Amino acid sequence: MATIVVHHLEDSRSHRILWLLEELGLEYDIEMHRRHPKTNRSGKELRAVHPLGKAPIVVVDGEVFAESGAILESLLDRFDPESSLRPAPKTEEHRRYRFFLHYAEGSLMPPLLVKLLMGVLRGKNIPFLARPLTRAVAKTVDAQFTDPEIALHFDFLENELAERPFLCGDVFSAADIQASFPLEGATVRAGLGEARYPNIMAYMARLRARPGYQAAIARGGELNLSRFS
Ligand SMILES: N[C@@H](CCC(=O)N[C@@H](CS)C(=O)NCC(=O)O)C(=O)O
Repeated sequence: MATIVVHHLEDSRSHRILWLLEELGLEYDIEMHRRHPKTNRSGKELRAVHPLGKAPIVVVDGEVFAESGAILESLLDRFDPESSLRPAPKTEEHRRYRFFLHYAEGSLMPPLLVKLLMGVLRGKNIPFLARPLTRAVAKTVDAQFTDPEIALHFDFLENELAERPFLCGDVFSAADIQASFPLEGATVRAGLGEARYPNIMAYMARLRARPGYQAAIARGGELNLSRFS
């Protein structure tokens, strides 16, 4: 039997990997890592496992895997290539699967990261005298880029989820696992709420209710993304 070790950083994308492993019913060990209480950054230990030092990192029988979308795909390839978590090739569902797997990190995450950084510019870690200036910069960037960009993505997802219960179709897939993290982040820092986005919120409730999601939380801890708000 393969040995799987997940380097899990609290309140991070590595929740995705725990969730996938739970959905697949695989056994795994967790190496727990904490964020710096002030900066929220990871420590040096993760760099000893992979030069980028970003979570998630997974080690399977000594082989190191990084980058969450690539890890999801590698785990499916190795442990359950025919899994229903990945739609059959050459189908409309698979086309959607590939799109959303890349979209989550490549398109949805960047404006949310900018939003997070604008929050830093507004926050207490900025020297007092500089704050009026950095707050003005944050306001301009949010008004001209971040907020319209985030609204564009939320409107897109809201329309997609009006058509089908999961991103690829009727069946839950690893693309939903990949997309859940930015949406979890968006609920705490980008005003993703019931009133304007009922389909996204109902979708997230469906994801959170899955036994695999719950088991990942039970093993890896609650996903507390309000630390970034
Ligand atoms: N695109 C990468 C992003 C990895 C990433 O930035 N991970 C964050 C956690 S959510 C991290 O390790 N942050 C700590 C730091 O950069 O110090 C992935 O999907 O795996």
